Formats: sequence, structure tokens, C-alpha cells
Amino acid sequence: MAEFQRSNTARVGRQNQVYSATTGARLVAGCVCLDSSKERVLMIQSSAHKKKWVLPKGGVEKDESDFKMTAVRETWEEAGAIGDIVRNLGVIEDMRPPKEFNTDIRAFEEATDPEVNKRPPRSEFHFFEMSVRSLEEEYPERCKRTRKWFSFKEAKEQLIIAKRPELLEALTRSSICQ
Ligand code: 5FA
Repeated sequence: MAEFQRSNTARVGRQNQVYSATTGARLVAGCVCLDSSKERVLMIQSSAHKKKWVLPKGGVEKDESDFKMTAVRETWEEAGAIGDIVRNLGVIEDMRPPKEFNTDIRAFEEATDPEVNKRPPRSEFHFFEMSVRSLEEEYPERCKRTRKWFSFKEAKEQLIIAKRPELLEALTRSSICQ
């Protein structure tokens, strides 16, 4: 990949968001950022829910040619982290029922009609493992949220509290010491 051009500003809005041509899922990419000892992962506060800690990630935009590019950009914008992508952690789908079904999610889950159960994913997450080389002090979202290192156990607890199974799956697929 060509050297990433780090911007001073974060991209905002959904007007350039890319969706899967086959399922309509929102395409998202991000990084599991590990320190050199692989004992700690870098997390950021969710901007929508400040008490929740999540992994840096965000939507693929129209001018981006691969998921890795998006993952590296989002990690820079949201966490100010620079490093090497050392592993592709694969795809994780967000299979939560669509919002219209939140009145009776169990009925939806238990539906016997195979057409009902074939619901498309809402989002498709493409995660990469980054070995962090440096954390910059100046980065686009430094005033929007904070970042913090967590052990595997602490990160797992936070992702369970935040109800983010897709992010916990990405963390578990990484080579963090458990
Ligand atoms: N979201 C919430 N829970 C989810 C789950 N279990 N599975 C999949 N998606 C889930 O919120 C970001 C988005 O994640 C929201 O649209 C929410 O519906 C969805 P967040 O992860 O709490 O992070 P954030 O509030 O910091 O969000 P942003 O960084 O502003 O937005 P994005 O992560 O979408 O990135 P982008 O705007 O830079 O493209």
C-alpha cells in the first residue's frame, strides 16, 4: 500500500459511505491495535456513548480502494495511532435484526419461515491487526474522545458492557496475549 497521507481532519457524514452490492450492508473497517508486547490493546471512547470503549473503525468511503486503507485512516483519525498492519482478521457481520423488529426480537430469531431468517447483515466489519509504532499527540479526533490501553481481560469486560460482540470477536481473532 502507498504511504498513507495522514489528514489533520476527520471525515464526517455518511454521504460517501459504501454499501455491499450483494447484501446492502454498511461496509466498515478498523484495527485491533496492539503494543509490541501484544499484552495491550488500544481502545477509544465511543463518541455517541462516552462511557463505552470501542475499537477504532468506521465506514468505507467511495474513494477508498481497499479495506486496509479505510482501517488505517480510521485508526489515525480516531486514535492517532501509527503502525504496521500485520494480520487480516477477516470479516464479521452484524446480524442484529433490523430496527423495525426490535419490538419482538425473539419472535424474529425463532421464526420458522426460512425467508424471514435470511435477513441481510446491517454492517460488514473488516478488521486488521496493527502493531503500533507510535501514538501521536496531534490527530483529528483528539478533542472528541480519549484513547487508552487495556489488557485482554479489561478490554473484553468493556466490550461486553458496551454490548459489542462483533468487536470482541475481532479482538479474540487477534494475537493479543489472553
Ligand atoms: N453499532 C452499535 N452497536 C453495534 C453493534 N453491536 N454491531 C454493529 N454496529 C453497531 O457507533 C458507531 C456505529 O456503530 C453506530 O452507527 C451504531 O449504530 C453502530 P460506535 O461504535 O459507538 O462509535 P462512535 O459513536 O464513536 O461512532 P463514529 O466513529 O462516529 O461512527 P462510525 O464508527 O460509524 O465511523 P465513521 O462515522 O467514522 O464512519
